[in-house]
Formats: sequence, C-alpha cells, structure tokens
Amino acid sequence: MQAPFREPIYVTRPLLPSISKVSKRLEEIWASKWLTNNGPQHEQLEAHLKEYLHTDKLVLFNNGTLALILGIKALSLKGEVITTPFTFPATVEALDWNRIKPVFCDINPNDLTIDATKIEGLISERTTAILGVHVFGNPCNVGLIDEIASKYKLKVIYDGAHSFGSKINGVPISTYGDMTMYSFHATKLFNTVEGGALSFKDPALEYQLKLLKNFGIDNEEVYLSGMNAKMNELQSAIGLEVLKEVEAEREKRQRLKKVYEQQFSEIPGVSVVNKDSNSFQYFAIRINEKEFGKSRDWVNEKLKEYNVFTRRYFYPLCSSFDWYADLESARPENLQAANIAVKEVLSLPFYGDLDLDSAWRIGEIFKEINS
Ligand code: T4K
Repeated sequence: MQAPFREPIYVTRPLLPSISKVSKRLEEIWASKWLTNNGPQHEQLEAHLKEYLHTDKLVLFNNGTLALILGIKALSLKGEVITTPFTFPATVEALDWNRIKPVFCDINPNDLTIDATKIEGLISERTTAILGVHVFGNPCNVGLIDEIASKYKLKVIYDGAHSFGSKINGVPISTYGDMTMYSFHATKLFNTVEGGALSFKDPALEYQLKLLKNFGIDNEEVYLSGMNAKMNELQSAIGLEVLKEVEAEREKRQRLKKVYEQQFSEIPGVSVVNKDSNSFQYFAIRINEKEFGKSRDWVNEKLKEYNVFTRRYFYPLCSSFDWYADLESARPENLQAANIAVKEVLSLPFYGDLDLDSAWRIGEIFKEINS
C-alpha cells in the first residue's frame, strides 16, 4: 500500500524566483519611488513579453479577468457572443460585465475546446464574436473558427489563460484571432502574482486599451469610461524575474508529463486530456467510470487520504449557473459532450518543484485504488 505523502501535494505551486533577485528589484523600485502607472519595471516586462510571445502588440493588466473584460469592450462587442461552457467562470463573467449574452456551444470531446463545427448553427443576427478558450493549453480549431468568423464578419477572441507561450504547428498562439488574453495568476506557468495581458491584431487597439485600463485618462483628459486595471511595479518586477525561469520550469514539467503519461498508459479508463498541448500549464486526465471502476469524484476524494489535492477544473459548467437558466443554449441536451466531460476531467499536481518520483507514486496510487 502506498503511504500518504508527508506534506500535502497541491494541484500546483507558483514558480518563485529567489528572494534575493526579487529584493534587488524591490530596491530599485524603492530608490525610484515609482510604484505603479507604467513605471520602468512595467515597461521592461512589456518589452520582454512582446519578444517572448512573438507579438509587437501587447498591453499588460493587473489580472487576466480585467484584461478580458476590457478587451471585449475595446472591440465594441455587444449582443451575443458564442463561447464554451467548459471554462473557468472568468471567461463568461467577462461577457456579463459587458452586458453580452453568452451563447453556449458544446465542446469537442477529444480536446475539450469549443466544437467549431457547431458554431455556425448558433449564429444569429445579434452575434458579434466567438470567444474560444484554449483549455489546458489545447488549442481551439483556429482554422475553422477563422473561416466562420470571416464568413459572418465576426470578431474572434481567445482566452489563452492556459496557453502562455504555446504554439500551434510552430506558430505562436498570439497570431490567431483578433485578440488573445493571458493570465499571469500565481497558479499559472508564468506569474506576476496576479496579472494578465492582451495581445491583439489591430494597432489602433493599443491606445484604446491603455485608456481603458487607466480610467480613460490620457494626459489629464478623460476620453472614455474606463477603470483601474493597471499592473503595478511590484507585480512587474516579480514577473521579470519569473520570466527568466519559465523555460527551465517548462522543461521540468515536460519530464513530469512523461512520467504521468507512462503511468496512465498502463491504467485502463484513464486518458490524458492535454497530450498534444505544448503549454505545460496543467496536466489533466479523464476518468471513464465504467472502465476505471471508480468515478472522477470518488478519485478526487480518495486521493485526499494520500495527501494529494487534485482539482475538478472546470466543474461546474458555466452553463449551469442559475443566472443562465433561461438560455436555450445552456440546456444540458444542447451541451452533451460538455456535460459528460465535466464529470470526468481531473487536474493532477503539476509544477516544477514536484519531483518525478512523486508523480510516479501518484500513478501507483491510481493503480492501487483501482484494484
Ligand atoms: N480564463 C481561464 C480559462 C482561467 O483559467 C482563468 C483563471 C481566467 C480566465 C482568469 O484569469 P485571472 O483573472 O485569474 O488572471 C485558480 C486561479 O485563481 C485562476 O487564476 C485560474 N484560472 C483557475 C483555474 O485556478 P482556484 O480557485 O482554483 O485557486 P486556488 O486558490 O484554489 O489555488 C489552487 C492551488 O494552487 C492551491 O490548492 C495551492 C496552490 N496555490 C495557490 C495560490 C493562489 C499556491 O501554492 N500558492 C498560491 O498563492 O483558481
């Protein structure tokens, strides 16, 4: 019998640079007395991230949710937006804050992203955009989404909260759609404690977004109704140090992924959800209750006895929120694949400080609880 881990094993731990490196940057901030509002740390981070994400159009925000809310506003979207129910609530909340009606589209059971073949059937004369999510770093069907968007003159936004630095067939993910949002929350591969960014195609959006995150103000004039969504100097300074370590973190996670994949290849009823993703943000599996013999929820609870804390991302489905009860698109019969996935998907501990032996042992625990 596998012994419980001595310390709790969480679904993730933040990538933290050494405190001495961060302290050096904090000393710079203290000396400059410049704490926020596009200071030197912010400007450096923006420049470095443009390079890293292969884009020359990028604006930083104090979290990914506000980035998405303001990105939608900058694109002047209204009416209805077609999106996925299988995502973190922030995706759909960003539509609510813009008073846009979400139209839920079912997901593709293989990669859990929006099922692009079902989008066309949901388009109405009120539709203004498609909001896809690269769930667990699995890229959406960007080719088909692009075709549909051009045909119906719709905007395309990607929630790329899980896709920092990922590529689709070697092409940076920021290349696709009109806009991509990134989250730099503590639990993400790259973090600024809290933070986010938007990359976008139309150069005119840069000025709009900079106004929107700064109360609509430029040089003492107020040009539009914005809010405060600025990334401050402390967040930016931490981000600059974390960024230096992201590639090493990615390599560590790549090794962990191999160990998990090998273990789960031997366990009937368990499949890896993000086999082909190159974001290394999450490691998610699907548990087929009939084949594995136990349900995802049972496994999630059982693992706690071993001091392993997995997460049921993204339970519950956004379409099941009470405030969408009147939406035809939210009905379970219209979202069959999503309603099955939400009962089967489990995110496992996945972060660079998790050693390979621990990942191996988690696989062994699966073999044990299964028998
Ligand atoms: N779109 C998508 C698709 C998203 O997944 C997210 C965020 C967003 C948009 C919005 O982006 P942001 O506005 O957040 O930038 C977490 C995160 O708070 C959230 O950012 C993330 N997605 C979501 C998937 O996960 P929780 O409620 O699960 O986090 P929490 O506090 O339970 O943390 C999980 C585990 O991580 C803990 O058990 C231990 C570890 N942890 C966490 C924190 C915060 C640490 O070790 N240290 C920490 O500081 O939401």
